[in-house]
Order: sequence, then C-alpha cells, then structure tokens
Amino acid sequence: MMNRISSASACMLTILFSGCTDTQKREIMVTPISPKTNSAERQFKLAPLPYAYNALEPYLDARTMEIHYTKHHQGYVDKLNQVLEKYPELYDKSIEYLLTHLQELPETIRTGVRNFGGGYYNHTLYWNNMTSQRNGKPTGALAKKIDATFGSFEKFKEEFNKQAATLFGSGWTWLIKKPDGSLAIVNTQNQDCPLSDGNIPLLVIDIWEHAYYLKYQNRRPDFIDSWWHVVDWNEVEKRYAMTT
Ligand code: MN3
Repeated sequence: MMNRISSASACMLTILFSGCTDTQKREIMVTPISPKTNSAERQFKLAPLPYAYNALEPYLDARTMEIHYTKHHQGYVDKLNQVLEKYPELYDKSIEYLLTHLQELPETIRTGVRNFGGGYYNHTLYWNNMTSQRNGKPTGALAKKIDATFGSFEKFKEEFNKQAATLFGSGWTWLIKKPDGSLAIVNTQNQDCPLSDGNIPLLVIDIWEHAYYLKYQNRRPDFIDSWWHVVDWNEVEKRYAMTT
C-alpha cells in the first residue's frame, strides 16, 4: 500500500517538475497546494436589510422591498463575486476601493466590477439611507450646507425631484460631496457610482423601475414624493460629518 502511494506521488512530482529549474522545483515544494483562506469566505456578502420588508409601508411596499433585496441586490453580489473569481485577491479589497480604482483593475473585469460592484454598493447605501423612524429634514452642519448651496431645503428637494424625474432610462439620483467640498445633485446611469468619479455619495434614490413599478407603475414622481417620507437624515448627516 505504502509503495503504491509513494510511486503515485513520485509520478505526480515527475509531472510537476518536468521542465522546471531547481529553483522552481523548490518553490513548488514549499508552496501550499491550496491558499490558506477559502475564497468563498472572502467573497462579498449581502448585509442584512436594516429593517423588515414592511417597515417602510405605505411609502415603499413590502413586496417590492423583498424582491428588490432578495433578487436584485443578491443578484449583483453574486455576479460581482463571479467576476472576481479569476482575481480572488480582490475579494480582500473593500467595495469602495474597487469602485474608486476601476481604471487600475484588469481590463477584462472592469465593466463587470463597474456594473455589479456598483449595484452592490449603491443598493447598500440606498437601504441604509431609509428608515421607518421619520426624521423629515436635515439639521446641523448638513442643513446649513444645503441651504447655502441650494437656497433652502425646499429648493434642494425641488431640484432633486426634477433630476430624478427626468433621468432617462435606469439609474440613480444622488446628493454628493465633491472633492472641493461643495454639494451637488447628480444622476448616474445604470449602476454607475459617484465614487468612480472621485465624489462622495451622501444620499441616493434608486430610479430603476424595479424599485417602484409594483406599487407605482409608471408614476415615478409619486414614488419620489413617497420616498422623501422615509429618508434617514440622521444617517445622511452622519455620512456628511465623516467627510468633514
Ligand atoms: Mn435597484
């Protein structure tokens, strides 16, 4: 028995070593066959939704929330992990890192990370800037900055609504902080993320039809009006404070 195993190992080594220099043979001998960390454990994971599916009723309905989270968001995470399979070392990077360094990623996975990594990050932010605990207006430093930038909170909302309502196709409407510290309202197409343009996302609404079609059908402005009721300004303020 021992002899059979030994000869099988010897045969394996002969195949492994064929054409190798002595240095390469030594490297093969000291290199573990499999990495120490299981790549499945390193993969990106869907964080739990921070509230129940029905928590944002009647503004966002439970069925939409459930499908959006368990199908759409989960799908983005799964596809992101698939895209990174050939570069498992990238599982160890944060999603923020990947999205801010798109141009440095291998070209073959750049579009995949942009689309699926964006979908993963954007939805996480979207869930986290909504709450069932109504807090309808920003306060403190962010409120002052919004007033100074847009004239008033009402004018900010008006401009945000206009941009969200007129976004063509699928995408996201954001309040961002630019590198020079100023605030702006911008739209991104598909799953593009402001991080990839060097901006910091503060607040976001999902303008893909899957975010509202079951309850609002083609009435996107009604969905946007409802969404303001569940914006978590405490969370947005926290994000803003972290950047100042
Ligand atoms: Mn979505």
